[in-house]
Amino acid sequence: MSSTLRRLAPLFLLLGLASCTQPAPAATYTIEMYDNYFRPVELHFPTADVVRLKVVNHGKLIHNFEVDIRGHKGIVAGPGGDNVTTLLTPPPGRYPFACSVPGHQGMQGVIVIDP
Ligand SMILES: [Cu+2]
Repeated sequence: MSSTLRRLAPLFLLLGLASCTQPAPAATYTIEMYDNYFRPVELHFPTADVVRLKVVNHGKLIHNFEVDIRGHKGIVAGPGGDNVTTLLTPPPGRYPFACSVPGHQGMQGVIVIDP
């Protein structure tokens, strides 16, 4: 090992330790919105994890995404727009989601947390 490398070794060690303490970025899942359905209609999330959920509206109507997980408030995406939310995944089970815009009753899906 050269003397320069030997002097810099502690720095590399510190940088390595610092990078190990950073939390892993949350995985992002995308749900596409159309007039009037979601795609996919079923998503599987890992247990005990934080996930980023992105909705992308490909329709000509406004849509929202509502799911009863840990008091989530829901998110809205206008025509051609998108939105992102973060969810702490709940215990294993099936969690229906839907668009609550009047007339959009057919927009439904389910988030599945596998045991
Ligand atoms: Cu809708």
